[in-house]
Amino acid sequence: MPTAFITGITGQDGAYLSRFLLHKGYRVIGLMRRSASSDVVGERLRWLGVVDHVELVDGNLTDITSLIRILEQYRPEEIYNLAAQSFVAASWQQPLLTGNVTGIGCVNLLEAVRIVLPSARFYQASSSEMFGKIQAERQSETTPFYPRSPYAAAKLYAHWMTVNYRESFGLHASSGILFNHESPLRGIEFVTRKVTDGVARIKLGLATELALGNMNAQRDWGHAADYVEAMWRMLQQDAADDYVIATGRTVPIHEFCRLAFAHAGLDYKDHVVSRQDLHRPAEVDVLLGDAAKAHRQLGWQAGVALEQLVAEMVEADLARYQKKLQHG
Ligand code: NDP
Ligand code: GDR
Repeated sequence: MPTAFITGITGQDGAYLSRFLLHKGYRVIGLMRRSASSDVVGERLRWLGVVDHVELVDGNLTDITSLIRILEQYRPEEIYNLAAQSFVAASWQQPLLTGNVTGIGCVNLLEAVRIVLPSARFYQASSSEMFGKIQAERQSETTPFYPRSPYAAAKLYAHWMTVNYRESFGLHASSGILFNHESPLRGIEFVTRKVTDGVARIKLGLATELALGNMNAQRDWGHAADYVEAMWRMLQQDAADDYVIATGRTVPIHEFCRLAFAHAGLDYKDHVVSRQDLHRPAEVDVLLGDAAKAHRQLGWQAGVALEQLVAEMVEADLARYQKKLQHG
């Protein structure tokens, strides 16, 4: 039974990746940072029915000693670095923490791998945010980067350090440049989930209005369950490499709103307002990925259409609130 180690296991992707790897027969070890609310930290793993099948170990990406200890103890064949301060908007308020966790944290793990377990295969969760102010209409592995936030700058550092450790030390280190991917387990602060949560509250009479920021930004949105499979496929290749993972379709935020409200029989124009204070200091206006290399080399392509994703997310949020209302 191969062993996988996942940082960020309690996040959206960590939960889907855990389920995927468990189905493949892996032993799954997850890094969990200490929290005073540890009873709710495993919520996503619980939702997918896998919380009792993964092994959660204490540690922190900012503490290399915890990473070394875990690698020595469990000796995983595959390591997935998904942990990050991942909310772009918060990265302007906490640029140093974002740099420490999202940037240097990756290098802590790369160093731990180099020292303890250089034969392990390593995955870095890179991001389409690195393209920022886009330098090509469709972004691929060869498109130059132009980060527009402290988050994107930190991810870019981690991305290049992953490439550097591959080239300098021969580590099997791959970087997945993933475009936005969503699910019912998406954090509530991200725009898709904020919208589907808002639809549910408005539909059930708990609210009348939803305040958003820039409605004209465009994103290439896929489903997290599809995207975690691409991570695994990267680590099954003989040689490590970098891959863009995307659907190849981009739509504006207002179109996501239209679809989500329409799914519940509502018109978003009756409820959504755009507030200036929710706009970002610098915006990534449009992202559109070209995943041809992943299709060619990994045999991967996105399976879930946006309409299907929106429907699943709205239904899940309606069910959450209906359950809450029933139980007082
Ligand atoms: P989430 O925000 O849902 O999860 C982030 C995870 O990182 C959580 O498990 C969190 O733990 C953990 N974490 C944060 N800080 C630390 C720390 N100091 N030490 C250990 N763990 C920590 O992110 P997603 O699942 O959406 O994304 C996974 C990764 O992929 C992230 O790196 C993200 O930046 C990147 N990415 C995501 C994309 C997307 O569209 N979802 C697209 C491209 C890249 P806790 O539960 O305790 O907060
Ligand atoms: P993003 O996701 O920044 O692309 O990063 P987010 O959903 O936060 O924003 C997408 C776009 O929507 C606009 N927007 C709003 N965003 C939020 N969160 N809340 C609002 O009210 C709102 N109104 C408009 C934003 O300005 C932006 O243009 C996500 C994260 O998962 C990163 O970790 C990951 O790397 C990238 O996707 C790819």
